[in-house]
Amino acid sequence: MKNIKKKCGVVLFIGLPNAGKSTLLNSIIKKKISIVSSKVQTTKDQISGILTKGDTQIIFTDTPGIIENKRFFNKHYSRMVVNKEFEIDLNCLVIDLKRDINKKEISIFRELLKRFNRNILVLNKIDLVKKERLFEISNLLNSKFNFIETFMISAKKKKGIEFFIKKLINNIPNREWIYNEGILTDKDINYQISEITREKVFKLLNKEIPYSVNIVTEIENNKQIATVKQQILVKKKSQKSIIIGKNGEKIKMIGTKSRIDIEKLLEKKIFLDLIVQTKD
Ligand SMILES: Nc1nc2c(ncn2[C@@H]2O[C@H](COP(=O)(O)OP(=O)(O)OP(=O)(O)O)[C@@H](O)[C@H]2O)c(=O)[nH]1
Ligand SMILES: [Mg+2]
Repeated sequence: MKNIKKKCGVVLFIGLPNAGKSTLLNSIIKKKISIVSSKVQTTKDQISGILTKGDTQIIFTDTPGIIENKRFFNKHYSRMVVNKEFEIDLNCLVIDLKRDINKKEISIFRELLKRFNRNILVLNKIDLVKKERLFEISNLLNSKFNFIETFMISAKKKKGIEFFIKKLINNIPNREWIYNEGILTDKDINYQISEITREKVFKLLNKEIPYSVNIVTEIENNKQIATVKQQILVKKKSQKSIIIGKNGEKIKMIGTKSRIDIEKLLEKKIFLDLIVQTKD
């Protein structure tokens, strides 16, 4: 039998919207893998960031914030947990310490946590609360569920992240790596570029607009400069004019911010061509 020295495992992040799951993923990978905003339900699909360190590879998987909706559960959880190819070694429940936890949420957590063999509690946003609050929430959740460990971190201020990773590595099984070293995410470049622009829409527009937007990206790569063509697709004409804004000011702002981030990602200058279209 082959003597496997390498370690590899999948670590999942689940939690309520806005808990800081995507921020945590980005802090671990040290790169913007998953988009972040102050609005709830920013993350739309499951997305992984891959950390390869020494002998160990960890596939950290970010998920959309849990909402109480049957369709949501079917879409995001049934396949994921049943599918053997995508076995989850450790499941982390990420909690926003600023928010109170109600009974309904406890029962949602119970429903979800029982699907995993090993659950870890990650209390996030320690930068925003007093020490007493940490112990209060930690005691509450540990009295209700069986977590193998509890961590207290600030994903945004990058506090407790290295210690968290170090402890996780101890729980990762011996197994061949899934990804080559150097690969940081499971999503292709077009997806990542679409997400950058979606993030700007989330940050610059209010209410329901961000949730009704879909983005399609095409790249034409030339030596010096790449051309990125993006269609921002919306359902209604009224949404289209809100995104464009008065004299095109909004779309210009989205484009400017998006271009900066896309250039960072591609590590070259780009020409960004944004159009807004209505499509059913
Ligand atoms: N102060 C503080 N803010 C944080 C921390 N972690 C995340 N945030 C903020 O919380 C908000 C939500 O963060 P996200 O990472 O988008 O949260 P999420 O859990 O991925 O949210 P969904 O994708 O909607 O499920 C953003 O405004 C973050 O900047 C933290 O440790 N401290
Ligand atoms: Mg998110």
